[in-house]
Amino acid sequence: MRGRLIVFEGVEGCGKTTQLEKLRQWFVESGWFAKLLAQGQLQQLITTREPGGTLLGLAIRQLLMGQTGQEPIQDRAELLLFAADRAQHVEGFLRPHLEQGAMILCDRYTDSTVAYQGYGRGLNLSLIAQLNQLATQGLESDLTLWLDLDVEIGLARSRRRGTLDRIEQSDLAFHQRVQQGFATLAHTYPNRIVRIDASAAEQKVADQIQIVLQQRLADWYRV
Ligand code: T5A
Repeated sequence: MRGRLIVFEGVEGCGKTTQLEKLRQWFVESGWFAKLLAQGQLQQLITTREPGGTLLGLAIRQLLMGQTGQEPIQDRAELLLFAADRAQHVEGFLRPHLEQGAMILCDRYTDSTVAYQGYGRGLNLSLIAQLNQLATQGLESDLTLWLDLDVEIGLARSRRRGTLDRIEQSDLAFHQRVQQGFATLAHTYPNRIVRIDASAAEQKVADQIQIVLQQRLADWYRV
Protein backbone atom coordinates (compact mmCIF):
# COMPACT_ATOMS: atom_id res chain seq x y z
CA MET A 1 0.00 0.00 0.00
CA ARG A 2 1.23 3.48 -0.78
CA GLY A 3 -0.09 6.60 0.88
CA ARG A 4 -0.51 10.08 -0.62
CA LEU A 5 1.42 13.29 -0.17
CA ILE A 6 -0.59 16.51 -0.27
CA VAL A 7 1.39 19.74 -0.06
CA PHE A 8 0.32 23.31 0.73
CA GLU A 9 2.33 26.12 -0.87
CA GLY A 10 2.19 29.89 -1.24
CA VAL A 11 3.65 33.23 -0.18
CA GLU A 12 3.93 34.43 3.42
CA GLY A 13 0.60 34.63 5.27
CA CYS A 14 -1.37 32.94 2.47
CA GLY A 15 -3.17 30.73 5.01
CA LYS A 16 -1.43 27.35 4.47
CA THR A 17 -1.29 26.41 8.12
CA THR A 18 -4.92 27.38 8.70
CA GLN A 19 -6.11 25.45 5.65
CA LEU A 20 -3.99 22.39 6.35
CA GLU A 21 -5.67 22.03 9.73
CA LYS A 22 -9.12 22.65 8.24
CA LEU A 23 -8.52 19.96 5.64
CA ARG A 24 -7.39 17.51 8.30
CA GLN A 25 -10.58 18.16 10.25
CA TRP A 26 -12.75 17.86 7.13
CA PHE A 27 -11.13 14.60 6.12
CA VAL A 28 -12.08 13.09 9.47
CA GLU A 29 -15.49 14.76 9.95
CA SER A 30 -16.70 14.07 6.38
CA GLY A 31 -16.20 10.34 6.95
CA TRP A 32 -13.63 10.00 4.14
CA PHE A 33 -10.91 8.88 6.51
CA ALA A 34 -13.05 6.21 8.20
CA LYS A 35 -14.23 4.93 4.83
CA LEU A 36 -10.75 4.57 3.34
CA LEU A 37 -9.48 3.06 6.58
CA ALA A 38 -12.27 0.46 6.60
CA GLN A 39 -11.50 -0.41 2.98
CA GLY A 40 -7.83 -0.87 3.87
CA GLN A 41 -6.84 1.86 1.41
CA LEU A 42 -5.28 4.13 4.03
CA GLN A 43 -3.65 3.62 7.41
CA GLN A 44 -3.02 7.03 8.95
CA LEU A 45 -3.59 10.75 8.53
CA ILE A 46 -0.63 12.90 9.52
CA THR A 47 0.52 16.49 9.21
CA THR A 48 4.03 17.82 8.90
CA ARG A 49 5.98 20.79 7.57
CA GLU A 50 9.20 22.01 5.98
CA PRO A 51 11.43 23.17 7.35
CA GLY A 52 11.05 21.43 10.70
CA GLY A 53 9.33 18.08 10.16
CA THR A 54 12.05 16.15 12.03
CA LEU A 55 14.22 16.80 15.09
CA LEU A 56 17.17 17.71 12.90
CA GLY A 57 14.79 19.79 10.79
CA LEU A 58 13.61 21.72 13.87
CA ALA A 59 17.20 22.73 14.64
CA ILE A 60 17.70 23.74 10.99
CA ARG A 61 14.44 25.71 11.09
CA GLN A 62 15.68 27.74 14.06
CA LEU A 63 18.84 28.59 12.16
CA LEU A 64 16.90 29.56 9.04
CA MET A 65 14.12 31.60 10.63
CA GLY A 66 16.08 33.36 13.35
CA GLN A 67 18.51 36.22 13.23
CA THR A 68 22.19 35.38 13.05
CA GLY A 69 23.45 38.66 14.48
CA GLN A 70 26.32 40.17 12.56
CA GLU A 71 26.66 37.28 10.14
CA PRO A 72 23.98 37.10 7.43
CA ILE A 73 23.13 33.66 6.03
CA GLN A 74 24.49 33.50 2.49
CA ASP A 75 22.04 32.50 -0.24
CA ARG A 76 23.75 29.22 -1.11
CA ALA A 77 24.09 28.29 2.55
CA GLU A 78 20.36 28.95 2.95
CA LEU A 79 19.62 26.73 -0.05
CA LEU A 80 21.72 23.89 1.35
CA LEU A 81 20.07 24.14 4.76
CA PHE A 82 16.61 23.77 3.18
CA ALA A 83 17.94 20.81 1.17
CA ALA A 84 19.37 19.15 4.30
CA ASP A 85 16.06 19.60 6.11
CA ARG A 86 14.26 18.00 3.15
CA ALA A 87 16.65 15.06 2.80
CA GLN A 88 16.14 14.19 6.46
CA HIS A 89 12.38 14.67 6.22
CA VAL A 90 11.96 12.54 3.09
CA GLU A 91 14.11 9.64 4.15
CA GLY A 92 13.33 9.61 7.86
CA PHE A 93 9.65 10.57 7.84
CA LEU A 94 7.78 11.00 4.55
CA ARG A 95 8.87 7.85 2.71
CA PRO A 96 8.44 5.43 5.65
CA HIS A 97 4.95 6.79 6.38
CA LEU A 98 3.92 6.74 2.72
CA GLU A 99 5.09 3.15 2.43
CA GLN A 100 2.84 2.30 5.38
CA GLY A 101 -0.13 3.91 3.64
CA ALA A 102 -0.37 7.31 5.32
CA MET A 103 -2.15 10.35 3.93
CA ILE A 104 0.32 13.17 4.66
CA LEU A 105 -0.59 16.85 4.68
CA CYS A 106 2.65 18.79 4.40
CA ASP A 107 3.17 22.55 4.87
CA ARG A 108 5.65 23.44 2.05
CA TYR A 109 7.91 21.17 -0.03
CA THR A 110 10.09 21.37 -3.15
CA ASP A 111 8.18 24.18 -4.90
CA SER A 112 9.05 26.54 -2.03
CA THR A 113 12.74 26.08 -2.80
CA VAL A 114 12.18 26.84 -6.48
CA ALA A 115 10.06 29.91 -5.63
CA TYR A 116 12.11 31.34 -2.71
CA GLN A 117 15.72 30.36 -3.47
CA GLY A 118 15.28 30.21 -7.26
CA TYR A 119 12.95 33.08 -8.19
CA GLY A 120 13.36 35.02 -4.95
CA ARG A 121 17.11 34.82 -4.36
CA GLY A 122 17.96 34.31 -8.04
CA LEU A 123 19.90 31.05 -7.58
CA ASN A 124 20.30 28.78 -10.59
CA LEU A 125 17.05 26.90 -11.27
CA SER A 126 18.66 23.79 -12.71
CA LEU A 127 20.98 23.57 -9.69
CA ILE A 128 17.88 23.77 -7.46
CA ALA A 129 16.17 21.03 -9.49
CA GLN A 130 19.24 18.81 -8.96
CA LEU A 131 19.30 19.54 -5.24
CA ASN A 132 15.57 18.84 -4.93
CA GLN A 133 16.19 15.54 -6.73
CA LEU A 134 19.06 14.71 -4.38
CA ALA A 135 16.99 15.53 -1.30
CA THR A 136 13.81 13.77 -2.39
CA GLN A 137 15.22 10.89 -4.46
CA GLY A 138 12.34 11.57 -6.81
CA LEU A 139 9.51 11.74 -4.25
CA GLU A 140 6.96 14.21 -5.67
CA SER A 141 3.72 15.35 -4.14
CA ASP A 142 0.54 13.66 -5.37
CA LEU A 143 -1.19 17.03 -5.16
CA THR A 144 0.02 20.53 -4.36
CA LEU A 145 -2.47 23.19 -3.34
CA TRP A 146 -1.09 26.61 -4.23
CA LEU A 147 -2.81 29.22 -2.08
CA ASP A 148 -2.62 32.20 -4.40
CA LEU A 149 -2.69 35.50 -2.51
CA ASP A 150 -1.45 39.03 -3.21
CA VAL A 151 1.93 39.37 -1.49
CA GLU A 152 1.08 42.59 0.36
CA ILE A 153 -2.14 41.13 1.77
CA GLY A 154 -0.23 38.05 2.97
CA LEU A 155 2.50 40.13 4.60
CA ALA A 156 -0.11 42.31 6.30
CA ARG A 157 -1.72 39.15 7.74
CA SER A 158 1.68 37.93 8.98
CA ARG A 159 2.39 41.35 10.53
CA ARG A 160 -0.97 41.36 12.34
CA ARG A 161 -0.09 37.98 13.80
CA GLY A 162 3.26 39.10 15.25
CA THR A 163 6.89 39.85 14.46
CA LEU A 164 8.18 38.92 11.01
CA ASP A 165 10.90 36.26 10.78
CA ARG A 166 14.19 36.62 8.86
CA ILE A 167 12.74 35.61 5.47
CA GLU A 168 9.46 37.51 5.91
CA GLN A 169 11.54 40.65 6.51
CA SER A 170 12.96 40.50 2.95
CA ASP A 171 11.91 43.40 0.71
CA LEU A 172 8.67 43.48 -1.26
CA ALA A 173 10.39 42.85 -4.61
CA PHE A 174 11.75 39.56 -3.22
CA HIS A 175 8.27 38.40 -2.18
CA GLN A 176 6.87 39.43 -5.57
CA ARG A 177 9.50 37.31 -7.35
CA VAL A 178 8.55 34.39 -5.07
CA GLN A 179 4.92 34.85 -6.07
CA GLN A 180 5.96 34.86 -9.74
CA GLY A 181 7.81 31.60 -9.07
CA PHE A 182 4.68 29.91 -7.72
CA ALA A 183 2.62 31.20 -10.66
CA THR A 184 5.16 29.83 -13.15
CA LEU A 185 5.29 26.46 -11.39
CA ALA A 186 1.48 26.19 -11.40
CA HIS A 187 1.47 26.95 -15.12
CA THR A 188 4.20 24.37 -15.78
CA TYR A 189 2.67 21.54 -13.72
CA PRO A 190 -1.10 21.99 -14.10
CA ASN A 191 -1.94 18.46 -13.01
CA ARG A 192 0.17 18.35 -9.87
CA ILE A 193 -0.40 21.97 -8.75
CA VAL A 194 -3.92 23.31 -8.28
CA ARG A 195 -4.46 27.04 -7.73
CA ILE A 196 -6.73 28.05 -4.87
CA ASP A 197 -7.97 31.63 -4.52
CA ALA A 198 -6.68 32.41 -1.01
CA SER A 199 -8.07 35.95 -0.90
CA ALA A 200 -11.52 34.77 0.20
CA ALA A 201 -12.68 34.23 3.78
CA GLU A 202 -11.23 31.17 5.54
CA GLN A 203 -14.28 28.94 5.04
CA LYS A 204 -14.59 29.88 1.36
CA VAL A 205 -10.95 28.91 0.82
CA ALA A 206 -11.59 25.63 2.65
CA ASP A 207 -14.63 24.95 0.43
CA GLN A 208 -12.50 25.26 -2.73
CA ILE A 209 -9.92 22.88 -1.30
CA GLN A 210 -12.55 20.32 -0.32
CA ILE A 211 -13.96 20.30 -3.87
CA VAL A 212 -10.49 19.59 -5.28
CA LEU A 213 -9.91 16.86 -2.68
CA GLN A 214 -13.25 15.13 -3.35
CA GLN A 215 -12.27 14.80 -7.01
CA ARG A 216 -8.74 13.58 -6.30
CA LEU A 217 -9.86 11.07 -3.68
CA ALA A 218 -12.39 9.63 -6.12
CA ASP A 219 -9.66 9.32 -8.78
CA TRP A 220 -7.05 7.84 -6.47
CA TYR A 221 -9.23 5.33 -4.65
CA ARG A 222 -11.90 4.69 -7.30
CA VAL A 223 -14.71 5.26 -4.79
N1 T5A B 1 11.16 28.50 2.76
C1 T5A B 1 10.65 27.26 3.03
C2 T5A B 1 12.12 28.67 1.77
O1 T5A B 1 12.62 29.79 1.56
N2 T5A B 1 12.52 27.59 1.04
C3 T5A B 1 12.04 26.33 1.27
O2 T5A B 1 12.45 25.38 0.58
C4 T5A B 1 11.06 26.16 2.30
C5 T5A B 1 10.52 24.80 2.58
C6 T5A B 1 8.89 28.81 6.19
C7 T5A B 1 9.74 29.91 5.62
O3 T5A B 1 10.77 29.28 4.93
C8 T5A B 1 10.76 29.65 3.57
C9 T5A B 1 9.38 30.15 3.31
C10 T5A B 1 8.98 30.76 4.63
O4 T5A B 1 9.52 32.08 4.69
P1 T5A B 1 6.57 28.80 7.19
O5 T5A B 1 6.57 28.05 8.44
O6 T5A B 1 5.97 28.16 6.02
O7 T5A B 1 8.06 29.30 7.01
O8 T5A B 1 6.08 30.23 7.41
P2 T5A B 1 5.09 31.07 6.62
O9 T5A B 1 4.98 30.87 5.20
O10 T5A B 1 5.44 32.43 7.10
O11 T5A B 1 3.82 30.44 7.25
P3 T5A B 1 2.90 31.08 8.23
O12 T5A B 1 2.45 30.05 9.20
O13 T5A B 1 3.46 32.33 8.79
O14 T5A B 1 1.77 31.52 7.25
P4 T5A B 1 0.67 30.65 6.54
O15 T5A B 1 0.76 29.24 6.99
O16 T5A B 1 0.65 30.89 5.10
O17 T5A B 1 -0.63 31.33 7.09
P5 T5A B 1 -1.50 31.05 8.40
O18 T5A B 1 -2.50 30.04 8.15
O19 T5A B 1 -0.60 30.89 9.57
O20 T5A B 1 -2.22 32.45 8.44
C11 T5A B 1 -1.54 33.65 8.66
C12 T5A B 1 -2.49 34.64 9.34
O21 T5A B 1 -3.54 34.95 8.44
C13 T5A B 1 -4.80 34.58 9.01
C14 T5A B 1 -4.49 33.58 10.11
O22 T5A B 1 -5.47 33.58 11.11
C15 T5A B 1 -3.15 34.07 10.60
O23 T5A B 1 -3.29 35.09 11.53
N3 T5A B 1 -5.61 34.01 7.92
C16 T5A B 1 -6.55 34.71 7.27
N4 T5A B 1 -7.00 35.97 7.39
C17 T5A B 1 -7.98 36.36 6.53
N5 T5A B 1 -8.54 35.54 5.56
C18 T5A B 1 -8.11 34.28 5.43
N6 T5A B 1 -8.65 33.50 4.47
C19 T5A B 1 -7.08 33.82 6.29
N7 T5A B 1 -6.42 32.63 6.40
C20 T5A B 1 -5.52 32.77 7.40
